[in-house]
Amino acid sequence: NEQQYLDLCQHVLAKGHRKSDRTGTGTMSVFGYQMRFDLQEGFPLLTTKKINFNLIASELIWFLRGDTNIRYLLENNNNIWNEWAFKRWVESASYRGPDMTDFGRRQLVDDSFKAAYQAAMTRFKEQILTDDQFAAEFGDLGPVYGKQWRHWETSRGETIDQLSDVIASLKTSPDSRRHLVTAWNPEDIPSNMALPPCHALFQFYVADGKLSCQLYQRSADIFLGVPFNIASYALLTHLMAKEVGLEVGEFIHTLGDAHIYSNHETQVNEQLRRQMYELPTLKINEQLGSIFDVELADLKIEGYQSHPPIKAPIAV
Ligand code: THF
Repeated sequence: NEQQYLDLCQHVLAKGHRKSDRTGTGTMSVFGYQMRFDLQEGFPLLTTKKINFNLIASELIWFLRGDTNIRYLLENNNNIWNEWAFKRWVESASYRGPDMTDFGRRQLVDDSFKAAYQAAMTRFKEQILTDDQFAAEFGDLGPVYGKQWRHWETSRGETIDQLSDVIASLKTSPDSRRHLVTAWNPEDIPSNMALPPCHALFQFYVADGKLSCQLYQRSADIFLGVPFNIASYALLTHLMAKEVGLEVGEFIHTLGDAHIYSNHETQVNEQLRRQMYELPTLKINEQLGSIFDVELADLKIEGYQSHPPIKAPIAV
């Protein structure tokens, strides 16, 4: 299972096109790639570098609640969405601090700027956590995943709960070919969304009493994002299977622009030299009622043995 991820890395390093990108970092990139993870063979949390499962679980719970405000993530020590909220804050008319233009790149090359950036980010996080009004205005990422999954707004002013609808259709007509959820809402793309959704569309499929899920991801940051995305959708498939009374089948991950950022290449090569361990297993609290009530304490990873983490800068 994990070998599929390592094969993807190898493939992109060998066959990728050098491409520039929105963030100005530069990538090696291929278009169109597919991996299949049999969820019966263990939970696909990579073992060739340490991944913090709590970050994946709290992000998914945040999506499932329909929440789009990073305050919930910060309350759970999850910092993976900070840069996108911070970007909106420092580009807003209300921001009065030092110039943070292009902070993602500048903090990598300029140590005195890095100190100013870190101080500003610390203050920003404090204020999100303690100031309700500030959090409501600047903690929100706009109509991102949670909003589209649970409260898609129609032109008639109604809202659609896509996830609840799919749960219902999985129960009443498992053979349906319409078990889809889309985060890609063309009407919202040009607007003030912090970042157009990368994992854009997913579909469920039932056969032999097992639930499978396929994700179409338009843009895939192979080193930092993809390990999270695999574990996140594997977890979602487990939770959905429990919700509708099925076993888990496969998670199929289909990638559009699959890229390795040029400042991640050394890290990828280091990871490729490591030997995989056995995959861990996921335990979901037997008492859990509904998927929409799931909390961090309901989810446990057992038997996770991994190599140490490998640090890399995120492209903003
Ligand atoms: N933007 C980019 N450039 N890459 C992405 O993968 C990505 N995401 C989300 C939104 N925008 C993106 C955010 N997901 C990490 C992991 C996933 C993220 C963002 C950041 C990350 O930095 N992981 C570190 C550990 C971080 C920590 O411990 O706090 C790691 O080493 O894995 C893809 O959906």
